[in-house]
Amino acid sequence: MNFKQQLDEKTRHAEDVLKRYLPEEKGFQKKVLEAMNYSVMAGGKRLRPILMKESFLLFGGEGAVVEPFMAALEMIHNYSLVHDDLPAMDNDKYRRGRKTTWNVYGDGMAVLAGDGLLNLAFESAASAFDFADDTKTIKRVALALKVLGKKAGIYGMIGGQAADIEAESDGRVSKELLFFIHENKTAALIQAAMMIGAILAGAETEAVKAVEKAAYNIGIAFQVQDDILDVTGSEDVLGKPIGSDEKNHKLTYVSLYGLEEAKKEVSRLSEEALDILRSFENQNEISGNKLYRNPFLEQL
Ligand code: GRG
Repeated sequence: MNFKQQLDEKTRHAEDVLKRYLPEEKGFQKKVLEAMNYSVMAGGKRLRPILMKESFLLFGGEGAVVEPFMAALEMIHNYSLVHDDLPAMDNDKYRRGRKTTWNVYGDGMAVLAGDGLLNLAFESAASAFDFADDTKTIKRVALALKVLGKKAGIYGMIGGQAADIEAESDGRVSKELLFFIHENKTAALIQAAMMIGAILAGAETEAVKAVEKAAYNIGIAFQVQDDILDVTGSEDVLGKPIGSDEKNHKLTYVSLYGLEEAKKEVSRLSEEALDILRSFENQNEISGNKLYRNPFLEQL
C-alpha cells in the first residue's frame, strides 16, 4: 500500500470512529444536533485523531480505549473552527468549500453547536473508562482526560486564541507573543493528540514529555508553513483564498523573519520532531518490546 492509500484508510477509520459518537438528530433540540453534525461531517483531514492513533500504536497500544479520545479531539477541533468562523471572531462565510455553520444555522445556533461539541467531547472521552478494566488503564484514562482539558483550554488552544485576538486589536508584535500564540492556538491540540495516544498506550512520563516536544515542533511547523503559503500561494493550508489585506497585516513568522528563514525553520522543526520519534522506534527495538514500525508518522 502506498502512502496515499494508507492515509485514506486511516482517514476512513477516524471518520468511522467519530460517527459512532456523533448525536442522533431528534428531539426538540434537533436543530442544534444537525448543526453539530453539519460542522463535523463537512470534511477535514482528521489529522488529530490520526496522529493520536499513530502515537498509540508507536508505543505498543492495543484495543479500543483510544477511540473515544480520537472522536473527542476531533469534536474539540471542530467546535473551535465553528466558533472561530463566527462574525464576532473571523467572520468567515465559507470553510472546506462550503458554508460555515453560522452561515447556515445562524449565529446563536452556531455558538450552541460549538458548545454542544465541546461538552459531547468530554462525555465521549469519559466513555473510555468502559474499556478500562484494570487500575493501570483507569489511571491512564484519567490522565488523558486531564491532558485533553488542559491543551484545549485556557492553558492551551483557548489561551492562544485569546492572546491572538488581543494582539490583533492592540497591534503588539514580538517573537515571544507570536510563539505563545502558535504554541497554544495551533500546536496544543496536536500535542494533546500525540500525548494522549502515548499515555493510553502506557508510555513512561519521560517519553510523554518527549512526545509533547515532538508535537510542539510539528504544530509550529504546520503553522509556519501556513504563513509561508499566505505569502507564496493564493490559498492557506485550509484551502481558503488569501486576501491582500491578510497578506499585508498579519503578524506571522514570515513577516518577522522573512520567507527564507521561515522555510529553514519548517525543515529544522520537522527534522527535530522526526529524530525524537525515531528514537522511540530504536528504543523499542533494543528493549525487544513489541515493535510497531511506523513509517507513516515520518511521511506526514
Ligand atoms: C475559537 C477557542 C477558539 C479557538 C480557535 C482553530 C482556531 C482556534 C483558529 C483557526 C485559525 C487557524 C488557521 C488556526 C491554525 C491551525 C489550524 C487549527 C488549522 C486548521 O486545522 P486543519 O488544517 O483543518 O487540520 P481541517 O479542515 O483539515 O480539519
